[in-house]
Amino acid sequence: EGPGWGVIIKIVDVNDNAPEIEVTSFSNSIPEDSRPGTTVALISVNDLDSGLNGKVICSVNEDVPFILSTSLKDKMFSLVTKSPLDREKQSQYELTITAKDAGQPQLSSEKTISVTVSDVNDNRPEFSLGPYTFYVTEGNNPGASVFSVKASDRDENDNARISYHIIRNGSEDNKVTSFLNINTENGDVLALKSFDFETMKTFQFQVVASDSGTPSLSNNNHGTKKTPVGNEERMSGRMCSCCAFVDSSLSAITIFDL
Ligand SMILES: [Ca+2]
Ligand SMILES: [Ca+2]
Ligand SMILES: [Ca+2]
Ligand SMILES: [Ca+2]
Repeated sequence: EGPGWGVIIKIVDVNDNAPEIEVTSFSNSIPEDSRPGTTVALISVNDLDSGLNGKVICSVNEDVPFILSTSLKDKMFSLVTKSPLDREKQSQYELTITAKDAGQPQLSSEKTISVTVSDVNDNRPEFSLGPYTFYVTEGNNPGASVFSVKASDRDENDNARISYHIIRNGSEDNKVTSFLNINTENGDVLALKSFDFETMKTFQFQVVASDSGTPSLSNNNHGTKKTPVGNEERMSGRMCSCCAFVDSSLSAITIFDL
């Protein structure tokens, strides 16, 4: 009887599994005022092979303000914001996450997620023209619209919903503004009485546009303080209580002789 054959079977790992990507706790909407480093999603990768064949490197496309950062846990990554966002510039991102193993041949897989940037009230209304100058012929119809002002706001929804007001303070201008009315929604200015060229040839008043936004406490301080000094400042102080942004424009009416 000769010695028996000892057979040792050595199984060599072959790179036959691509990494698998799993996206966990994903918030598909992120406010535009999120600080760099804000986590958007947690990514876990898994590769069934061993050694280099199972070693995974994960990345995200470079043309987006997001990066993947490795977490303390093995094979876990967090997708975080890299730089400030601005919804008014870009409100949607398609992110492609790629996982590659270090095997031979190299295997990889991809996963695309889409992130929406949600609006924050970070723009104030702005008058398209202004200061405005209008010419009205005396003897106008009382109650009729004599002209219109218009402001626009780059935000969306309530943050861009504009209402118009005429500043009425205690000064002598008050006399003039008391016979003007403004449609808060469309900016139409109505003269409540007929102008008389012989009594008054020109006058000025201030129109304020305010949005209906509600900035959070974190960005409260870059709100109404941006408005210029003067009448507007007084006005913005009042507006501040409802946390809206305001802009104002000087308007002048010149009355023509009939
Ligand atoms: Ca593999
Ligand atoms: Ca913005
Ligand atoms: Ca905004
Ligand atoms: Ca706004």
